[in-house]
Amino acid sequence: MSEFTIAQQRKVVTEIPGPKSQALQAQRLKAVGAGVGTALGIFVEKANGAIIIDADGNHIIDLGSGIGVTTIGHTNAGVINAVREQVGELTHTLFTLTPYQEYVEVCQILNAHMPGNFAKKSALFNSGSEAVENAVKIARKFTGRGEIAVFDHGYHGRTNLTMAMNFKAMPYASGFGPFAPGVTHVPMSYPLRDPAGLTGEQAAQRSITYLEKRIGAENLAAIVIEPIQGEGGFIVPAPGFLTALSNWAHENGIVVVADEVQAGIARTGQWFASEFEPTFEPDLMTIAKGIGGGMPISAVTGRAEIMDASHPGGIGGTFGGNPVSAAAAIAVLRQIEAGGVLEEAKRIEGILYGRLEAMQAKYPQIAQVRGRGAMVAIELVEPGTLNPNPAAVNAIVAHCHKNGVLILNAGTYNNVIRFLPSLAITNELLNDALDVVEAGLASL
Ligand code: PLZ
Repeated sequence: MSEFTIAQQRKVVTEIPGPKSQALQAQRLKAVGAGVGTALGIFVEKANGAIIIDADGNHIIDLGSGIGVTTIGHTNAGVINAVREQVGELTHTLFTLTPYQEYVEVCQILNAHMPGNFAKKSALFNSGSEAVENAVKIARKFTGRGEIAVFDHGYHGRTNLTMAMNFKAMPYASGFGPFAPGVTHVPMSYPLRDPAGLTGEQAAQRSITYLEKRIGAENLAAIVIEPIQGEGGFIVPAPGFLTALSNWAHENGIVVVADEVQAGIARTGQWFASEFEPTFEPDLMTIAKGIGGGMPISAVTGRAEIMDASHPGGIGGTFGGNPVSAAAAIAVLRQIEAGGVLEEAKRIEGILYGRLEAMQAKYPQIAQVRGRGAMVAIELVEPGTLNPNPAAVNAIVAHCHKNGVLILNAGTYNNVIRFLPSLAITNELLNDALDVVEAGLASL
Protein backbone atom coordinates (compact mmCIF):
# COMPACT_ATOMS: atom_id res chain seq x y z
CA MET A 1 0.00 0.00 0.00
CA SER A 2 2.79 2.40 0.83
CA GLU A 3 6.35 3.34 0.01
CA PHE A 4 7.75 4.81 3.19
CA THR A 5 9.73 8.03 3.42
CA ILE A 6 10.54 7.47 7.11
CA ALA A 7 11.98 4.15 8.34
CA GLN A 8 9.20 2.20 10.03
CA GLN A 9 11.13 1.65 13.24
CA ARG A 10 10.71 2.76 16.82
CA LYS A 11 13.59 4.84 18.15
CA VAL A 12 13.59 6.42 21.60
CA VAL A 13 16.44 8.89 22.02
CA THR A 14 15.27 10.98 25.01
CA GLU A 15 12.84 10.64 27.86
CA ILE A 16 9.28 11.05 26.54
CA PRO A 17 8.29 13.82 26.38
CA GLY A 18 11.85 15.04 25.77
CA PRO A 19 13.29 18.47 26.66
CA LYS A 20 12.23 20.20 23.43
CA SER A 21 8.68 18.89 23.69
CA GLN A 22 8.58 19.90 27.34
CA ALA A 23 9.65 23.46 26.45
CA LEU A 24 6.98 23.62 23.74
CA GLN A 25 4.39 22.23 26.15
CA ALA A 26 5.23 25.02 28.61
CA GLN A 27 4.55 27.60 25.87
CA ARG A 28 1.39 25.79 24.86
CA LEU A 29 0.02 25.88 28.40
CA LYS A 30 0.37 29.66 28.35
CA ALA A 31 -1.15 30.10 24.89
CA VAL A 32 -3.86 27.43 24.56
CA GLY A 33 -7.03 27.25 26.64
CA ALA A 34 -6.98 24.63 29.38
CA GLY A 35 -10.06 22.80 28.08
CA VAL A 36 -8.04 21.54 25.12
CA GLY A 37 -6.29 18.59 26.76
CA THR A 38 -3.22 16.50 25.89
CA ALA A 39 -2.93 12.72 25.91
CA LEU A 40 0.85 12.70 25.40
CA GLY A 41 2.81 15.95 25.43
CA ILE A 42 5.19 15.25 22.58
CA PHE A 43 5.28 17.86 19.84
CA VAL A 44 5.06 16.14 16.48
CA GLU A 45 7.17 17.44 13.60
CA LYS A 46 6.73 14.83 10.90
CA ALA A 47 5.05 11.54 10.26
CA ASN A 48 4.88 8.82 7.65
CA GLY A 49 3.14 5.47 7.60
CA ALA A 50 2.74 4.49 11.25
CA ILE A 51 5.71 6.46 12.64
CA ILE A 52 5.60 9.96 14.07
CA ILE A 53 8.76 11.93 14.82
CA ASP A 54 8.76 14.41 17.68
CA ALA A 55 10.74 17.57 18.31
CA ASP A 56 13.40 15.60 20.19
CA GLY A 57 13.91 13.11 17.36
CA ASN A 58 12.02 10.21 18.93
CA HIS A 59 10.40 7.88 16.38
CA ILE A 60 7.14 6.81 17.93
CA ILE A 61 4.83 4.03 16.81
CA ASP A 62 1.38 5.48 16.29
CA LEU A 63 -1.35 3.06 17.37
CA GLY A 64 -3.99 5.81 17.46
CA SER A 65 -3.84 7.42 14.00
CA GLY A 66 -5.17 10.69 15.42
CA ILE A 67 -8.19 8.68 16.65
CA GLY A 68 -8.76 6.71 13.49
CA VAL A 69 -8.01 9.45 10.95
CA THR A 70 -4.80 8.50 9.16
CA THR A 71 -6.18 5.08 8.31
CA ILE A 72 -4.33 5.06 5.03
CA GLY A 73 -1.09 6.05 6.80
CA HIS A 74 0.50 9.36 7.66
CA THR A 75 1.53 11.40 4.59
CA ASN A 76 0.25 8.82 2.11
CA ALA A 77 1.85 9.63 -1.25
CA GLY A 78 -1.44 9.59 -3.16
CA VAL A 79 -3.04 11.99 -0.69
CA ILE A 80 -0.03 14.34 -0.69
CA ASN A 81 0.05 14.51 -4.50
CA ALA A 82 -3.69 15.16 -4.73
CA VAL A 83 -3.49 17.92 -2.12
CA ARG A 84 -0.45 19.56 -3.74
CA GLU A 85 -2.08 19.57 -7.13
CA GLN A 86 -5.43 20.85 -5.87
CA VAL A 87 -4.01 23.58 -3.67
CA GLY A 88 -2.36 25.15 -6.74
CA GLU A 89 -5.61 25.15 -8.70
CA LEU A 90 -8.49 25.99 -6.41
CA THR A 91 -8.81 26.15 -2.63
CA HIS A 92 -12.29 27.58 -2.10
CA THR A 93 -15.46 28.78 -3.72
CA LEU A 94 -18.21 27.63 -1.29
CA PHE A 95 -19.97 24.81 -3.07
CA THR A 96 -23.43 26.32 -2.59
CA LEU A 97 -22.32 29.52 -4.35
CA THR A 98 -20.40 28.03 -7.27
CA PRO A 99 -19.86 24.28 -7.38
CA TYR A 100 -16.76 22.32 -8.38
CA GLN A 101 -16.34 18.77 -9.60
CA GLU A 102 -14.32 17.30 -6.69
CA TYR A 103 -17.25 17.65 -4.28
CA VAL A 104 -19.53 15.76 -6.66
CA GLU A 105 -16.96 13.02 -7.18
CA VAL A 106 -16.65 12.36 -3.43
CA CYS A 107 -20.44 12.07 -3.24
CA GLN A 108 -20.54 9.71 -6.24
CA ILE A 109 -17.96 7.38 -4.69
CA LEU A 110 -19.71 7.32 -1.30
CA ASN A 111 -23.09 6.72 -2.96
CA ALA A 112 -21.61 3.79 -4.86
CA HIS A 113 -20.21 2.12 -1.75
CA MET A 114 -22.84 2.68 0.91
CA PRO A 115 -24.62 -0.66 1.41
CA GLY A 116 -28.36 -0.93 0.67
CA ASN A 117 -30.31 -1.64 -2.49
CA PHE A 118 -31.68 1.88 -3.06
CA ALA A 119 -30.68 5.16 -4.70
CA LYS A 120 -28.29 7.28 -2.63
CA LYS A 121 -27.18 10.89 -2.39
CA SER A 122 -24.65 12.68 -0.17
CA ALA A 123 -23.73 16.06 1.29
CA LEU A 124 -20.32 17.12 2.61
CA PHE A 125 -19.26 18.87 5.80
CA ASN A 126 -16.11 19.43 7.90
CA SER A 127 -16.25 17.28 11.02
CA GLY A 128 -17.91 14.19 12.38
CA SER A 129 -20.03 16.26 14.76
CA GLU A 130 -21.28 18.37 11.88
CA ALA A 131 -22.19 15.27 9.90
CA VAL A 132 -24.20 13.93 12.86
CA GLU A 133 -25.95 17.29 13.31
CA ASN A 134 -26.93 17.29 9.66
CA ALA A 135 -28.10 13.68 9.62
CA VAL A 136 -30.45 14.55 12.49
CA LYS A 137 -31.63 17.73 10.73
CA ILE A 138 -32.38 15.81 7.55
CA ALA A 139 -34.15 12.96 9.37
CA ARG A 140 -36.36 15.44 11.24
CA LYS A 141 -37.26 17.27 8.06
CA PHE A 142 -38.01 14.00 6.26
CA THR A 143 -40.20 12.52 8.99
CA GLY A 144 -41.75 15.71 10.34
CA ARG A 145 -40.97 14.31 13.81
CA GLY A 146 -38.72 15.79 16.48
CA GLU A 147 -37.39 13.05 18.77
CA ILE A 148 -34.18 11.12 18.32
CA ALA A 149 -32.74 8.17 20.23
CA VAL A 150 -29.14 7.25 20.95
CA PHE A 151 -27.46 4.37 22.78
CA ASP A 152 -25.67 4.00 26.10
CA HIS A 153 -21.85 4.22 25.80
CA GLY A 154 -22.20 6.11 22.50
CA TYR A 155 -20.26 9.15 21.33
CA HIS A 156 -21.25 11.58 18.58
CA GLY A 157 -19.33 14.85 19.02
CA ARG A 158 -18.79 18.12 20.82
CA THR A 159 -21.42 20.50 19.44
CA ASN A 160 -24.50 21.32 21.51
CA LEU A 161 -26.74 18.67 19.93
CA THR A 162 -24.03 16.00 19.85
CA MET A 163 -23.04 16.70 23.48
CA ALA A 164 -26.62 15.80 24.32
CA MET A 165 -26.18 12.58 22.33
CA ASN A 166 -23.02 11.38 24.14
CA PHE A 167 -23.26 8.91 27.00
CA LYS A 168 -20.57 10.38 29.26
CA ALA A 169 -21.04 13.73 30.97
CA MET A 170 -17.35 13.78 31.92
CA PRO A 171 -15.41 15.05 30.11
CA TYR A 172 -17.70 15.87 27.20
CA ALA A 173 -20.65 17.74 28.64
CA SER A 174 -20.22 18.50 32.33
CA GLY A 175 -20.89 22.21 32.91
CA PHE A 176 -21.50 22.99 29.24
CA GLY A 177 -25.30 22.77 29.26
CA PRO A 178 -28.17 23.30 28.86
CA PHE A 179 -28.27 20.87 25.96
CA ALA A 180 -30.47 20.40 22.91
CA PRO A 181 -33.80 18.77 23.78
CA GLY A 182 -35.39 15.82 22.01
CA VAL A 183 -32.66 13.26 22.73
CA THR A 184 -33.36 10.01 24.63
CA HIS A 185 -30.72 7.47 25.66
CA VAL A 186 -31.60 3.77 25.52
CA PRO A 187 -29.68 0.59 26.42
CA MET A 188 -26.96 -0.72 24.12
CA SER A 189 -26.03 -4.34 23.53
CA TYR A 190 -22.79 -4.79 25.52
CA PRO A 191 -22.10 -8.54 25.42
CA LEU A 192 -19.38 -8.55 28.12
CA ARG A 193 -21.62 -6.77 30.64
CA ASP A 194 -25.11 -7.90 29.60
CA PRO A 195 -26.74 -10.87 31.35
CA ALA A 196 -25.10 -14.07 30.08
CA GLY A 197 -26.83 -15.51 27.03
CA LEU A 198 -28.77 -12.35 26.12
CA THR A 199 -29.12 -12.54 22.33
CA GLY A 200 -28.89 -9.61 19.97
CA GLU A 201 -32.64 -9.83 19.35
CA GLN A 202 -33.36 -9.80 23.10
CA ALA A 203 -31.03 -6.85 23.62
CA ALA A 204 -32.81 -5.04 20.78
CA GLN A 205 -36.20 -5.81 22.36
CA ARG A 206 -34.95 -4.26 25.61
CA SER A 207 -34.01 -1.08 23.68
CA ILE A 208 -37.28 -1.10 21.73
CA THR A 209 -39.27 -1.26 24.97
CA TYR A 210 -37.52 1.92 26.10
CA LEU A 211 -38.13 3.55 22.72
CA GLU A 212 -41.83 2.68 22.75
CA LYS A 213 -42.45 3.54 26.40
CA ARG A 214 -40.21 6.59 26.86
CA ILE A 215 -40.68 8.25 23.46
CA GLY A 216 -43.33 6.49 21.38
CA ALA A 217 -42.42 5.19 17.93
CA GLU A 218 -44.68 7.76 16.25
CA ASN A 219 -42.64 10.62 17.74
CA LEU A 220 -39.25 9.30 16.70
CA ALA A 221 -37.47 10.86 13.73
CA ALA A 222 -34.29 8.78 13.99
CA ILE A 223 -32.21 6.36 15.96
CA VAL A 224 -28.50 7.12 15.74
CA ILE A 225 -26.10 4.26 16.46
CA GLU A 226 -22.43 3.43 16.02
CA PRO A 227 -22.29 -0.09 14.52
CA ILE A 228 -19.11 -0.54 16.59
CA GLN A 229 -18.85 2.04 19.35
CA GLY A 230 -15.62 4.03 19.28
CA GLU A 231 -15.09 6.16 22.38
CA GLY A 232 -17.31 3.71 24.29
CA GLY A 233 -14.56 1.10 24.00
CA PHE A 234 -15.07 -0.70 20.68
CA ILE A 235 -18.25 -2.35 21.89
CA VAL A 236 -19.46 -4.73 19.20
CA PRO A 237 -23.18 -5.41 19.69
CA ALA A 238 -24.40 -9.01 19.80
CA PRO A 239 -25.24 -10.44 16.35
CA GLY A 240 -28.80 -9.60 15.35
CA PHE A 241 -29.04 -6.48 17.53
CA LEU A 242 -28.59 -3.97 14.71
CA THR A 243 -30.91 -5.85 12.35
CA ALA A 244 -33.72 -6.16 14.89
CA LEU A 245 -33.46 -2.44 15.63
CA SER A 246 -33.46 -1.38 11.99
CA ASN A 247 -36.37 -3.72 11.18
CA TRP A 248 -38.41 -2.22 14.01
CA ALA A 249 -37.44 1.31 12.97
CA HIS A 250 -38.50 0.70 9.38
CA GLU A 251 -41.84 -0.76 10.45
CA ASN A 252 -42.41 2.53 12.28
CA GLY A 253 -41.16 5.06 9.72
CA ILE A 254 -38.04 5.90 11.76
CA VAL A 255 -34.80 6.84 10.02
CA VAL A 256 -31.82 4.65 10.97
CA VAL A 257 -28.56 6.60 11.12
CA ALA A 258 -25.32 4.59 11.35
CA ASP A 259 -22.57 6.77 12.81
CA GLU A 260 -19.59 5.39 10.87
CA VAL A 261 -17.31 8.30 11.80
CA GLN A 262 -14.80 6.11 13.66
CA ALA A 263 -15.51 2.63 12.25
CA GLY A 264 -16.06 3.50 8.58
CA ILE A 265 -13.82 3.82 5.51
CA ALA A 266 -11.90 0.51 5.48
CA ARG A 267 -10.94 0.63 9.15
CA THR A 268 -12.71 -2.62 10.03
CA GLY A 269 -11.94 -4.56 6.84
CA GLN A 270 -15.10 -3.47 5.03
CA TRP A 271 -15.93 -0.08 3.59
CA PHE A 272 -18.37 0.35 6.49
CA ALA A 273 -18.69 -1.52 9.80
CA SER A 274 -22.44 -1.77 9.18
CA GLU A 275 -21.70 -4.33 6.44
CA PHE A 276 -20.74 -7.03 8.94
CA GLU A 277 -24.44 -7.49 9.56
CA PRO A 278 -25.79 -7.53 5.98
CA THR A 279 -29.43 -7.52 7.12
CA PHE A 280 -28.84 -4.30 9.10
CA GLU A 281 -30.06 -1.52 6.82
CA PRO A 282 -29.09 2.03 7.77
CA ASP A 283 -30.87 4.78 5.84
CA LEU A 284 -28.19 7.41 6.48
CA MET A 285 -24.53 7.16 7.35
CA THR A 286 -22.27 9.75 8.92
CA ILE A 287 -18.71 9.52 7.64
CA ALA A 288 -15.58 11.50 8.63
CA LYS A 289 -12.10 10.86 10.08
CA GLY A 290 -10.42 8.34 7.73
CA ILE A 291 -12.09 9.63 4.58
CA GLY A 292 -9.76 12.64 4.22
CA GLY A 293 -6.44 10.88 4.89
CA GLY A 294 -5.69 13.61 7.44
CA MET A 295 -7.59 16.49 5.79
CA PRO A 296 -10.83 17.68 7.41
CA ILE A 297 -13.93 16.49 5.58
CA SER A 298 -17.11 14.62 6.50
CA ALA A 299 -20.26 13.39 4.83
CA VAL A 300 -23.82 12.30 5.24
CA THR A 301 -24.70 9.60 2.71
CA GLY A 302 -28.04 7.88 2.42
CA ARG A 303 -31.39 7.20 0.81
CA ALA A 304 -31.95 9.70 -1.98
CA GLU A 305 -35.52 10.54 -0.91
CA ILE A 306 -34.35 11.32 2.62
CA MET A 307 -31.37 13.35 1.40
CA ASP A 308 -33.76 15.28 -0.85
CA ALA A 309 -36.16 16.12 2.00
CA SER A 310 -34.60 19.51 2.76
CA HIS A 311 -35.56 22.58 0.76
CA PRO A 312 -32.62 23.99 -1.26
CA GLY A 313 -30.51 26.20 0.99
CA GLY A 314 -31.43 24.22 4.13
CA ILE A 315 -28.13 22.33 4.22
CA GLY A 316 -24.69 23.88 3.83
CA GLY A 317 -21.81 25.64 5.52
CA THR A 318 -18.91 27.77 4.27
CA PHE A 319 -16.20 25.13 4.17
CA GLY A 320 -18.12 21.87 3.74
CA GLY A 321 -16.48 19.67 1.09
CA ASN A 322 -13.60 22.12 0.61
CA PRO A 323 -11.81 21.42 -2.72
CA VAL A 324 -8.46 20.47 -1.14
CA SER A 325 -10.09 18.15 1.39
CA ALA A 326 -12.29 16.71 -1.33
CA ALA A 327 -9.23 16.01 -3.50
CA ALA A 328 -7.63 14.22 -0.53
CA ALA A 329 -10.81 12.19 -0.01
CA ILE A 330 -10.89 11.17 -3.66
CA ALA A 331 -7.28 9.98 -3.35
CA VAL A 332 -8.18 7.90 -0.28
CA LEU A 333 -11.40 6.48 -1.72
CA ARG A 334 -9.84 5.59 -5.09
CA GLN A 335 -7.08 3.68 -3.28
CA ILE A 336 -9.69 1.64 -1.42
CA GLU A 337 -11.54 1.03 -4.69
CA ALA A 338 -8.31 -0.10 -6.36
CA GLY A 339 -8.17 -3.01 -3.92
CA GLY A 340 -5.86 -4.34 -1.25
CA VAL A 341 -6.72 -1.84 1.48
CA LEU A 342 -9.48 -3.90 3.12
CA GLU A 343 -7.07 -6.85 3.15
CA GLU A 344 -4.57 -4.77 5.13
CA ALA A 345 -7.21 -4.28 7.83
CA LYS A 346 -7.74 -8.05 7.92
CA ARG A 347 -3.97 -8.67 8.14
CA ILE A 348 -3.79 -6.32 11.14
CA GLU A 349 -6.84 -7.95 12.74
CA GLY A 350 -5.06 -11.32 12.52
CA ILE A 351 -1.96 -10.02 14.30
CA LEU A 352 -3.91 -8.07 16.93
CA TYR A 353 -6.18 -11.00 17.79
CA GLY A 354 -3.31 -13.50 17.78
CA ARG A 355 -1.15 -11.44 20.11
CA LEU A 356 -3.89 -10.05 22.36
CA GLU A 357 -5.64 -13.39 22.89
CA ALA A 358 -2.28 -14.92 23.83
CA MET A 359 -1.89 -12.10 26.37
CA GLN A 360 -5.44 -12.72 27.63
CA ALA A 361 -4.52 -16.34 28.34
CA LYS A 362 -1.60 -15.14 30.49
CA TYR A 363 -2.95 -12.01 32.16
CA PRO A 364 -6.26 -12.29 34.02
CA GLN A 365 -6.76 -8.52 33.80
CA ILE A 366 -7.88 -8.88 30.17
CA ALA A 367 -11.60 -9.67 30.26
CA GLN A 368 -12.16 -9.47 26.51
CA VAL A 369 -10.50 -8.89 23.16
CA ARG A 370 -12.99 -7.40 20.71
CA GLY A 371 -13.43 -5.33 17.57
CA ARG A 372 -12.77 -5.80 13.87
CA GLY A 373 -9.96 -5.09 11.46
CA ALA A 374 -7.63 -2.37 12.66
CA MET A 375 -10.16 -1.40 15.34
CA VAL A 376 -9.52 -3.83 18.20
CA ALA A 377 -9.58 -3.29 21.96
CA ILE A 378 -8.96 -5.03 25.26
CA GLU A 379 -11.17 -4.40 28.29
CA LEU A 380 -9.33 -4.62 31.60
CA VAL A 381 -10.89 -5.76 34.88
CA GLU A 382 -9.79 -6.68 38.38
CA PRO A 383 -8.89 -10.37 38.00
CA GLY A 384 -11.77 -12.75 38.61
CA THR A 385 -14.41 -9.98 38.48
CA LEU A 386 -16.00 -7.63 35.97
CA ASN A 387 -14.95 -4.62 38.04
CA PRO A 388 -13.37 -2.08 35.68
CA ASN A 389 -9.61 -1.66 36.09
CA PRO A 390 -8.73 1.84 34.88
CA ALA A 391 -5.55 1.80 37.01
CA ALA A 392 -4.17 -1.06 34.89
CA VAL A 393 -5.03 0.84 31.71
CA ASN A 394 -3.29 3.96 32.98
CA ALA A 395 -0.19 1.97 33.92
CA ILE A 396 0.02 0.25 30.53
CA VAL A 397 -0.59 3.50 28.62
CA ALA A 398 2.14 5.24 30.66
CA HIS A 399 4.53 2.35 30.02
CA CYS A 400 3.82 2.48 26.28
CA HIS A 401 4.25 6.23 26.06
CA LYS A 402 7.55 6.07 27.92
CA ASN A 403 8.76 3.47 25.45
CA GLY A 404 7.72 5.20 22.25
CA VAL A 405 4.32 3.66 21.55
CA LEU A 406 1.38 6.05 21.28
CA ILE A 407 -1.68 4.21 22.52
CA LEU A 408 -5.19 5.34 23.43
CA ASN A 409 -7.60 4.44 26.18
CA ALA A 410 -11.38 4.41 25.83
CA GLY A 411 -14.54 3.20 27.47
CA THR A 412 -17.28 4.36 29.76
CA TYR A 413 -15.19 3.16 32.72
CA ASN A 414 -11.82 4.26 31.23
CA ASN A 415 -10.79 0.62 31.38
CA VAL A 416 -10.29 -0.12 27.68
CA ILE A 417 -7.14 0.09 25.58
CA ARG A 418 -7.92 0.55 21.91
CA PHE A 419 -5.71 -0.23 18.96
CA LEU A 420 -6.33 1.98 15.92
CA PRO A 421 -3.16 1.60 13.84
CA SER A 422 -2.83 2.81 10.31
CA LEU A 423 -3.50 0.13 7.72
CA ALA A 424 0.04 0.83 6.47
CA ILE A 425 1.66 -0.46 9.67
CA THR A 426 4.11 -3.27 8.95
CA ASN A 427 3.91 -6.61 10.75
CA GLU A 428 7.31 -5.94 12.34
CA LEU A 429 6.30 -2.54 13.66
CA LEU A 430 2.96 -3.78 15.00
CA ASN A 431 4.63 -6.72 16.72
CA ASP A 432 7.26 -4.42 18.22
CA ALA A 433 4.49 -2.19 19.61
CA LEU A 434 2.65 -5.23 20.99
CA ASP A 435 5.86 -6.39 22.70
CA VAL A 436 5.87 -3.05 24.52
CA VAL A 437 2.19 -3.46 25.43
CA GLU A 438 2.89 -6.94 26.75
CA ALA A 439 5.81 -5.71 28.85
CA GLY A 440 3.42 -3.13 30.31
CA LEU A 441 0.94 -5.85 31.19
CA ALA A 442 3.66 -8.02 32.69
CA SER A 443 4.75 -5.18 34.96
CA LEU A 444 1.30 -4.69 36.50
N1 PLZ B 1 -19.01 10.15 15.93
C1 PLZ B 1 -18.46 7.80 16.31
O1 PLZ B 1 -15.90 8.77 17.10
C2 PLZ B 1 -15.14 11.55 17.08
C3 PLZ B 1 -13.30 12.49 19.38
C4 PLZ B 1 -12.04 13.22 19.62
P1 PLZ B 1 -15.50 15.07 15.16
N2 PLZ B 1 -14.38 10.77 18.01
C5 PLZ B 1 -13.11 11.32 18.47
C6 PLZ B 1 -12.24 14.28 20.67
O2 PLZ B 1 -11.79 14.08 21.80
O3 PLZ B 1 -12.91 15.28 20.37
C7 PLZ B 1 -16.50 11.05 16.67
C8 PLZ B 1 -16.81 9.67 16.70
C9 PLZ B 1 -18.10 9.26 16.31
C10 PLZ B 1 -18.74 11.47 15.88
C11 PLZ B 1 -17.49 11.95 16.25
C12 PLZ B 1 -17.24 13.42 16.17
O4 PLZ B 1 -16.33 13.70 15.17
O5 PLZ B 1 -14.81 15.07 13.84
O6 PLZ B 1 -14.55 15.01 16.33
O7 PLZ B 1 -16.47 16.18 15.29
